[in-house]
Amino acid sequence: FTQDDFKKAAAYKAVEFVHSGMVLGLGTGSTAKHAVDRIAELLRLGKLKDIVGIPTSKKTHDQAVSLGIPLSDLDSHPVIDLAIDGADEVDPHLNLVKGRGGSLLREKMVECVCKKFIVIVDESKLVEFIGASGLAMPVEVVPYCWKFTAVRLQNLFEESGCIAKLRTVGGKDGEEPYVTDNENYIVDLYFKKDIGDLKIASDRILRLAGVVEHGMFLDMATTVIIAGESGMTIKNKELEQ
Ligand code: DER
Repeated sequence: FTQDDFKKAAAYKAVEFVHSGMVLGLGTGSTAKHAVDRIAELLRLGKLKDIVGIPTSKKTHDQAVSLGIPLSDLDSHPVIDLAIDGADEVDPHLNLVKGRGGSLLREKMVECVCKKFIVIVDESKLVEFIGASGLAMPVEVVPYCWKFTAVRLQNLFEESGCIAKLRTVGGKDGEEPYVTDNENYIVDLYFKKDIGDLKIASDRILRLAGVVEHGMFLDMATTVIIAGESGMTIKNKELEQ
């Protein structure tokens, strides 16, 4: 099996929890893509009816439009029955890092107001603690004086050996700042050590004027579906307290 086979298996399993008539949060990324494909397939086969999708990025919006999934937005549907989305990291308490695909703001807006939020991952996403992968923990910031904000973010986590880097696109070292769907920039934080209490870390980040949102999704996932060599594992929030 390839990693993409695992992603697809987790995605298809999650779609088993979708019922006709639901308002669905449609996630972003290579794993969520399989869930959106599967939902469209079941609609086409008549196995699902009356679904309304709320996309978490322009990319997912375009995918859903091309597949004929009826779409709406949070203004029209402020409460969502179920969201299915991937994650970059999942810790033992089902806290997540998301946003390496750049869609963290719209994902969090949608996934904060879901009755049920199913996270779909291949086993490579499991970590002992948030930031343990050494990969980016994204923070969406306003473009105005982003360097000022990046330095303040880095200083917040000095004792964890934090490095803050502007996400760029184009060329080897990237020439231009990456621009999100919301016309903001992303500063990626890289930690060398555990950042401790995640709620405190979250509050400290969000208190910085110039920060829009960060990629830690704390106490939000209700279910995590993990696919890997040993098969499929389903973890439910209430059991993982
Ligand atoms: O950027 C995001 O939030 C994506 O959902 C990411 O967390 C998972 O992307 P992947 O399924 O392509 O690994």
